[in-house]
Amino acid sequence: MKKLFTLCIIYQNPMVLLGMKKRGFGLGRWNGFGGKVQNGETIENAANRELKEEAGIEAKFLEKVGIIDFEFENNPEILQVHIFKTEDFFGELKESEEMKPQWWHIDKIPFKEMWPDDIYWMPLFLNGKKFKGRFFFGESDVILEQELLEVNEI
Ligand code: 6OG
Repeated sequence: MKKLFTLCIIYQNPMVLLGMKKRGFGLGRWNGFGGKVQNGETIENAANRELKEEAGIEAKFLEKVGIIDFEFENNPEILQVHIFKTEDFFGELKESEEMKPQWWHIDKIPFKEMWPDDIYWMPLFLNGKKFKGRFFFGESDVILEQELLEVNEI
């Protein structure tokens, strides 16, 4: 079974906006903003809704840059995460119950406090590339298998 998720990262070179996840899946990790796509909602709508809910802002333009399938040992579910990039946004950044937003210089991205896959695809993201991938995690979120491909179209 496949579940759709969004992940939105604001990139104003040389800074990226990440949020510290304060509850639920990914607790204690810095990540982009996003969550589950709900029934009847487009993936883009979900990306903007989550950005508003988690950081108090709305994207002017969302560019889809990546799709990654995440699988976990002993779990038949596939988490398909649609990754978006945006430069400009409306509104004022605000901490929410779920996320504490913070700007990071691209040379100081806290990969040790992020999902272990991020260090592989983030360089593509930062260099304006589009990509597709698959990561298979074992116990303690160790990556057992991975595929990552740069693509022209997403
Ligand atoms: P909620 O549970 O908050 O949505 N997500 C991942 N992000 C990265 N970088 N790596 C992963 O590796 C991820 N798995 C899920 C998608 C969860 C949020 O976390 C992202 C969503 O933005 C396993 O509704």
